[in-house]
Amino acid sequence: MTDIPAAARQAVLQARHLVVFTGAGVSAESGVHTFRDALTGLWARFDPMQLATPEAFRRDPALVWGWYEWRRQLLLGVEPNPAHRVIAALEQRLPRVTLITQNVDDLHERAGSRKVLHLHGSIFTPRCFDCERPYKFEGAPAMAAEQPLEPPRCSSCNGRVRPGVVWFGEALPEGALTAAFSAAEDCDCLLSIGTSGLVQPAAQIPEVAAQAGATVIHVNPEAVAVHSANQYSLQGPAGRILPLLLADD
Ligand code: BV8
Ligand code: ZN
Repeated sequence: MTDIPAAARQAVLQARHLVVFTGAGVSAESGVHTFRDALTGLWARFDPMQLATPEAFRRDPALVWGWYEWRRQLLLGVEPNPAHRVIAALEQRLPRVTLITQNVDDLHERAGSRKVLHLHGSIFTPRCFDCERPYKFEGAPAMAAEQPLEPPRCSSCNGRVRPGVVWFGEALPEGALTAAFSAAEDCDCLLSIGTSGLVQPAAQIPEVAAQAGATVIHVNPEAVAVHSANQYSLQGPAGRILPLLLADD
C-alpha cells in the first residue's frame, strides 16, 4: 500500500488554491490508451505524433479522421475512474480548485468536474477545417475496427470536418492557456497526475507552480524526479493513490 506522506496530504487538503494538472495517465484505468501505449491495429504502424498534425490531415484526411473516430468510439464505451471522481470531490471540498487537462476526453466532466481547462481541445467538438464552423456529430461512429474513414463535409462551405483537438504545430487556445498559467502562478499546491511531461507548452505548468513556491505532487506509476523539499513523487496508479487523499475522512 503506497501511503501518502502526511505533509503532501496536508498540502492538498489545506490548499487555499489547488491546481490539478492531468495527462493521459488519469484516464488509463478507465481503459483509455495513453499516447505512449503501443496502439493496436492500423495505428500500431503510425506514431501519434505523425497522425496528430494538420499536415497529416491534409495528406490523408480519412486516415486521421478514422483514428479520431476510433478513439471517440472507445471513449463512448468507458467510464470515469476513481481518480476522476476524487478530483471532482476535491472541487467540492476545497475553497478553490483549477482543473487543467491535456486530455481530449470528457471523463473529468462525466465524473462531475464542472470547470475543466482543456489545453489541447476536445474530441467531442469537431469543426470545419476550412471555415472553422462547429460540426454536430450525428450519433456514435459505427466502426467495426480501426480503419480510415472519410470525414463529413461542412454544411456551409463543404470543407472537410476535423477533430476539435489541438494538433502538434497548432497554437493552444489562448483563454485556457492564460488561465492555466495564472492559476499555476497563484496556487499553493499543484497535483500533477498521469503525465509524461513531454509536450510543450503544457509541460511547463508544474514548473511554473514550483517556481512560485507551491508544493508540487506528482502521481504516476513511474517515479518522477523531484528536486526540492516541497515536491513529491507518489509512485502508483492514480486510481489507487488519489482515493488515499480522502481516506479516513
Ligand atoms: C505549439 C491533442 C506553437 C491531439 C496533443 C520540436 C519540433 C516540433 C514541435 C516542437 C518541438 N519542440 C516543441 C515543440 C512543440 C510541440 C511539442 O511539445 N512537441 C513535443 C512532442 C516535443 N508542441 C506543440 O506543437 C503544441 N503547439 O507549440 O504551438 C505555436 C504557437 C503559435 C502559433 C502556432 C504554433 C501543441 C501540442 C498539443 C498536441 N496535442 N493532444 C490528440 O490527442 O490526438 S498532445 C497529446 O500528447 C496529449 O494531449 C498530451 O499532451 C500528450 C501526451 O502526453 P501525456 O498526457 O503525458 O500522456 P503520455 O502518454 O505521454 O504519458 C502518460 C503518462 O501517464 C506516463 O507518464 C505514464 O507513466 C502515466 N500513467 C500511465 N498509467 C497511469 C499513469 N499515471 C497515473 N495513473 C495511471 N494508471
Ligand atoms: Zn466550412
